[in-house]
Amino acid sequence: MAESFEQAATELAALRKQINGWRDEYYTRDAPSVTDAEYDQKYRRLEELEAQFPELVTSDSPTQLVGDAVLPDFGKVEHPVPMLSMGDVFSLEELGGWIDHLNADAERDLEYNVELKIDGLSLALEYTDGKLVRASTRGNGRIGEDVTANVRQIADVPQTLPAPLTIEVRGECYMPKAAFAALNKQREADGETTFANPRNAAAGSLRQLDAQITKKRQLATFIYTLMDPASFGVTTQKEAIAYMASLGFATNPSSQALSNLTEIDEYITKYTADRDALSYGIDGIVLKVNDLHLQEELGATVKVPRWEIAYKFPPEESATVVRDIEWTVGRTGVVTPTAVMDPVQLAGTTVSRATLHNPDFIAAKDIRIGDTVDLHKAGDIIPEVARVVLSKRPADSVPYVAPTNCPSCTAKLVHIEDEVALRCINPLCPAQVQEQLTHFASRPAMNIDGLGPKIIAQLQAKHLVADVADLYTLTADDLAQLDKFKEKSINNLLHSIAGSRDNSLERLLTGLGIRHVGAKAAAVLAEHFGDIDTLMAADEETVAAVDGVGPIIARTLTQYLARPETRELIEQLRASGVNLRYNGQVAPVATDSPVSGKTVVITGKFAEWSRSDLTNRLKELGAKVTGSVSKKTDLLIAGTDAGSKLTKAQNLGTQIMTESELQTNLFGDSPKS
Ligand code: 3B8
Repeated sequence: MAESFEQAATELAALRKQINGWRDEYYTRDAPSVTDAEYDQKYRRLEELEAQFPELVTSDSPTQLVGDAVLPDFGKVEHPVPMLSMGDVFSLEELGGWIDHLNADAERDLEYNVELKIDGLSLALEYTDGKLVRASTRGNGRIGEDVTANVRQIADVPQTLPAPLTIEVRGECYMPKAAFAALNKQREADGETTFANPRNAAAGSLRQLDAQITKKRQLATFIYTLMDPASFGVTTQKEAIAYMASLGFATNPSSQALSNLTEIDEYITKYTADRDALSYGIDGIVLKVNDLHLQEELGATVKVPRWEIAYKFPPEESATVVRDIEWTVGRTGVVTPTAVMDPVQLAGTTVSRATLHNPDFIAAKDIRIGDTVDLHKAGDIIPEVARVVLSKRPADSVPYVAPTNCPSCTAKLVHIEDEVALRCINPLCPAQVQEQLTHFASRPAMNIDGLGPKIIAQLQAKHLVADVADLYTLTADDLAQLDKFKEKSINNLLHSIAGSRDNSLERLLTGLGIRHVGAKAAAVLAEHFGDIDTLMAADEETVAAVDGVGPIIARTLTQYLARPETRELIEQLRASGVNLRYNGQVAPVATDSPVSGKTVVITGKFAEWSRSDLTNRLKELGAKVTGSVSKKTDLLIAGTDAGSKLTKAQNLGTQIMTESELQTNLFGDSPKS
């Protein structure tokens, strides 16, 4: 396309700004706002224009940068041999062109080691005398971050090699799909923000101040590069992989050495179709010249090796029409919107629903009923609305207005302080009660086998239970009213309800679903106070003084326990023979905090926290919370709609945490097991 020099200069400036902004979101904040496809499209346009006007290439152009920026909070590692990224192609034609070119130069059909392109982050592992001494990320290619302490917590990374070798290997660190799904499910249940995809979850889990959190995240690796292979007598990429596997590294089993284009095509076709069935995410295929000698001869351009190429899968996006927006009420009263859409095939499954998170998400994307939307799958798993296709918006479309009343009980919905979420605050709301009962019966709480949401809904509909105490007065006759309940199922359920009477106090405290009182806090409280009466007699100050509790939990808990409804509920439970004592030892809770003595600034809106609660919680962890960003600021906590403070912190290179990072880095996102 012919452009004038001036037009190209203007467009290039805009593209650089946009793409660099996205890169920052993706690499530094693990929170991309655009799909890979959108990014790739703009990036290609940038490349095309720069190719046409090489004099317009600037040093800050994304084409001149490798990988992500260096984060300030980890030690830096200089890579003796730079960690490059790969060149990529997006069609089989381009891939064929690349192969033809290399084969033509070599005057023969070269052999290529064909590998899956794991969707994770590159990692370098250094061993001295057989001991793991350092692990680092790619960073900007020349300088990466020292993540040794965290990588020591990845189960499949050997700490010691079977021989006293001094060796460096490189590979990809990723989060398996199942671990990602479980992590997000837990975060959702805890009212925390979720990770957009496994890659971001892996990055967030590796960049942890607390290595114990990394450990819980179940990260894994596939190692694919052996540095200085000649000194180990290795001459091909295929041998390198086999050798590294023999040293105990996790290597991907799917790689194959192929030279015939038809076979390469077949490999790609197979994995394009099978990628959903893999337990980890892949975003393409990597071709590497198998002969390491030849690799060296081919060398690299400034940015990418000439001997390898990544073929990226076509973007998995589908368009469909939003027919309705449904609102569901959670246990804590948070009302969450879901888009109901015409069913559409997306990355191997049929999708007709997608979460819209909260009213702000709907407003930011201006999603309306009747709109055609592009869906993508965040990390190949969770369907999400990427954007509205404005060209297909019906002429009579009107902006969507979030409900003002609860869809279950019609009580007026509220925003508590500066929360993003809408809430129903009616304690008798049937939808909330259903969620509360489900939570009460769940495994971390009272662990009542066979009492799930469907049965609970029936019990509510038949007016057999209105609160958790009613579970303990259910009779065989009551249960006989339920669908398909016969003698055996009735006995089983009565038996598991009866068994839960003996649970230790912390299970009951967890099950009551008191705000901010999760399984961890419940365990500490139960152990410290010993029984519910002592706990109910304690004032806020006494509760706050307990190691590992703090003012927020103390306040919500004492307020909850003081309510007459709570007292009545406890007495009903007591009368039904439910144990209200602590039965035994639990695991201790960590006390040291990574923010003690640090100067912290808070900006923006938060889903799970009010500003004042968050401030208190941080103070409790030893942080000094101040109002404005300066050179003295150690950490900025940025919620949604963060403004000038965020920009200033970015300019100063201050460490920035999102709400989800805060949750994982500081508060711990799940009970200690
Ligand atoms: C050289 C070789 C970068 C890579 C590489 O599964 C280089 O080999 C690289 F400079 O990034 N994501 C792979 C994957 C990534 C890379 C690679 N091989 N299988 C991956």
